[in-house]
Amino acid sequence: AMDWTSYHRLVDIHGYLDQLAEDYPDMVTVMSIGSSFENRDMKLVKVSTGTASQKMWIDGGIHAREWISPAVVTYILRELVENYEENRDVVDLFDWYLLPVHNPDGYEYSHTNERYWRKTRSVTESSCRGVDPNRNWDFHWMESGASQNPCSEIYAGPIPFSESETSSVAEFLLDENADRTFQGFLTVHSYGQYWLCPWGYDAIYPEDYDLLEEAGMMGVDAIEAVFGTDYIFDTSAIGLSPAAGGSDDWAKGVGEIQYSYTLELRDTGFWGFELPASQIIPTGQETWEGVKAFARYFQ
Ligand code: 0X9
Ligand code: ZN
Repeated sequence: AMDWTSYHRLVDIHGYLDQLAEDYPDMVTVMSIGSSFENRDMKLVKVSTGTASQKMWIDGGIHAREWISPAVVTYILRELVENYEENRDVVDLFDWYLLPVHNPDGYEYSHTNERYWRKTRSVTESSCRGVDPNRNWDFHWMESGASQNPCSEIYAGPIPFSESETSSVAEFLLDENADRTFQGFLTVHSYGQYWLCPWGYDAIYPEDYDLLEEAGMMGVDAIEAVFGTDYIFDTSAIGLSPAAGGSDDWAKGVGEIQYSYTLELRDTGFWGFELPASQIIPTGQETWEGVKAFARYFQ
């Protein structure tokens, strides 16, 4: 069974998804929406009580070393499913689409070989492996904060959507959002404690920034209310620094999901990517409160 007292390997996370589908067949569906470069499944879980007319996306683990991200996305999944009775109002608002490990090859590699691995594990003409999957999306690709050097940590890839891990998700989202029912897109990273909205590719505000801020600040205020963890709300380019080819920008600019955000979870750098496992539960608790408050903006 799953727990949130240690960081788990991919098989255990995927096993938990399958277990939920088995235990809650009326509510939970697991599907593979693609394969990674090394042929691992990209397992997506859909949580639906059949009452919702809108959809919400949450992914984790697009960057391999950000282990708190898959841990928190599965924590949110548990709250949605195993704690349904308590969270009913919020769960019923959406069909929830959760992809806990967006970059399964990189995630495994960060466990077995190199703790600080960030990218995918694809092979190119270079001896350096992997593409930064958050520089690889086909929207203002390579315009800022990205590299054409295959050895760079922010290598954008030879072409947009060179990675099956990003193109599979994009294709799935275009299909599922053909009816424009996706309201929210949350891509969960670490670290820094930011709730970021587009744009990331340039230091300009989207024309609906006020709305994005209003909804996002619901999340920020709810997170801060739990343990006092400080979060900053801003656009990615202004709050962090410009970086093009991110999934958040694509989700808004191409995928037509208006409320698209990047969450940067704990901490602000003391532990960084090596956030102690003892912080998984508190980080899960505060983030779940943030997600609930954000979701209620759409009720
Ligand atoms: O640089 C990134 O991809 C994200 N930060 S991280 O430290 N987790 O790597 C921030 C992405 C923000 N969004 C865009 N720049 N589009
Ligand atoms: Zn990241």
